[in-house]
Amino acid sequence: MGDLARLPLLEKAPTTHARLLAWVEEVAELTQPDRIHWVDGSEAENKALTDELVAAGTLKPLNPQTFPNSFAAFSDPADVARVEEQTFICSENERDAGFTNNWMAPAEMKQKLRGLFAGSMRGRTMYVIPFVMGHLDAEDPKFGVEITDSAYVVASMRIMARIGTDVLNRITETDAFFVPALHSLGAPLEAGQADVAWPCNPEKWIVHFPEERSIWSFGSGYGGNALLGKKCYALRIASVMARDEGWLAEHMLILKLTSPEQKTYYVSAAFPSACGKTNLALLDPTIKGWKVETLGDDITWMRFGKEGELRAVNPEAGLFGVAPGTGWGTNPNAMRAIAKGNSIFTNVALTDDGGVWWEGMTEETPAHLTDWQGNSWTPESGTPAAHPNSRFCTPIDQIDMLAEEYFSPEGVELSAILFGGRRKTTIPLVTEARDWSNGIFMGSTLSSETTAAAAGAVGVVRRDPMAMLPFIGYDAGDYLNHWVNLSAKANPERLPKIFLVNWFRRTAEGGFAWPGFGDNARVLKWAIERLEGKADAVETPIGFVPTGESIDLEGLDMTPAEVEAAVRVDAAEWETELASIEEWFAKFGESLPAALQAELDGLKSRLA
Ligand code: GTP
Ligand code: SPV
Ligand code: MN
Repeated sequence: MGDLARLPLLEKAPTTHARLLAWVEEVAELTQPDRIHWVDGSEAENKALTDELVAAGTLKPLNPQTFPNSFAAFSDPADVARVEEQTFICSENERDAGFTNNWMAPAEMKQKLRGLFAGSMRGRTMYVIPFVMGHLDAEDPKFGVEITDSAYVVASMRIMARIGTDVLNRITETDAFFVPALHSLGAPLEAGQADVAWPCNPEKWIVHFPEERSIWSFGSGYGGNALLGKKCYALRIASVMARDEGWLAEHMLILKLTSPEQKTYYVSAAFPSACGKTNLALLDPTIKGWKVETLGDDITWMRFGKEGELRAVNPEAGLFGVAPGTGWGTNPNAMRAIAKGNSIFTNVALTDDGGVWWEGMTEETPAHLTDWQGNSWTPESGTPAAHPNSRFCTPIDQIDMLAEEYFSPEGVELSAILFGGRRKTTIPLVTEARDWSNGIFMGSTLSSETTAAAAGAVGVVRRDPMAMLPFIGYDAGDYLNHWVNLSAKANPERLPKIFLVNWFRRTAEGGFAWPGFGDNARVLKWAIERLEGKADAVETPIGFVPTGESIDLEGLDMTPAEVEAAVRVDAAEWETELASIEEWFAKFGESLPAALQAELDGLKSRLA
């Protein structure tokens, strides 16, 4: 489509959608870009954009032999992760943002943002990216348009979402509603001013207006801060749409499991950021006869179908995966997808032959690298070569094990939901909920140690309901109520079973109590056998845990006694945990669902 003169837009724009044209014009007037580019999503356009990014020093082309059509980007060291402190839900009433979100009155926030966005695209191109989260042929397709002054964002959005001309035409033809998602790096260029490789602004604002269904993001070029279809739309704004329309937008993977008897099961799992979703979604089972295929690795939209079954779809088109720990040993399926090329890596290290490397990628550490900050690096350097939140951005259809149902707008019927976190102690390897309501309680009290996926301290235990703490676009109590109330639409016979998992428990010696990764298939097998009424379990105050013998340990150097240790419910640890859960629930005040208070009371009496 090429560049277009800024005005008059109405004649030159590739759409007649009045609201879209008015918004683009309004944003152009406010931000003052040099050019406007309507993104068509084509190969040729992508080539031109990545060429430009290479010339600007933002992207480094990788060795085409080993990483075809792939690039590395290196961010400003102060722009490496989501910024939760600067993320706002600006509902009309403060009460509707709830205690888990930052809030400011919408009018006040708009005024502040208008000041920041005024002239913020000067000297730059303003890209208009039409996108759809989920399928273009969904019954009710969820459209968005991102305006951004970052070509890196355009190239990344092209991998992560369905974008371009087809989407725009559908928006135009159906006069569709779309979520306006405005993004600026906040780094205007004055005439003659040289650009930097990673423009951004020390001041960052990631702002959502839930009633208006709009997003304004300022100052960051990184991941969830800037690729606005992802966390900002598909979780924060979508969770509000889901509340109003009777469905769920969740921080979950979806996988398909086939048993040796060729029975198929679909499982979703919610783990906080950097706690194992991509790895579980691409799992390579270490037990014979079981097969895993991938449907999604980060975001799931779910609704109850006509027969009261819970159906799930992945609204994304790519993986934005944590690089460190992703290796040929732990996650060969991700490695094979990456090796096909067409990927953008951010903040990884570079090998001397033009490839990428990160901690955990290979067993042997290369003797020399260039680290993510551009320094010469050797194993003696004493610092990580790749940033802990470095990422690979890869089209999902490059996964060999992608399930064909990924392409189906109707989604798949879930048999089980896992909630999981990263806890050194207390939480067993796996616990089956007593029933659906008890499972929602497990999700609502989920806890995890913080990771590098968000700016701030790492390793601090916090409650993270349904792994959605940073992503619930409204009051957290209302969100839990929505989970509880939606169940009225369910066929009780077809409700998924809920499990709480913890791949990260430690032994007294400090090592992992469970090998994790491909061996997590053994836990999935136990869960499926529980659905089928085949596997043994022990009832504990918190739910049902496996007996030492009920987990398949064939080919694994582990004893039933070690399984028992990994699933132990320790009375002293649970006394502390209970107090912490009570403290957590107290924060909800009036908005805590009665059903969850009843669950807490039940747990308390069982533990007593
Ligand atoms: P986001 O993309 O941030 O939402 O993260 P994610 O939930 O997809 O996490 P991911 O699968 O990328 O894993 C994050 C980190 O946890 C990586 O360093 C993994 O190597 C590590 N990890 C994942 N699964 C396991 C496991 O079963 N055991 C252990 N010990 N580590 C794991
Ligand atoms: C997460 O933090 O959960 C991610 C990465 O998946 S980001 O897209 O940056 O949110
Ligand atoms: Mn995530």
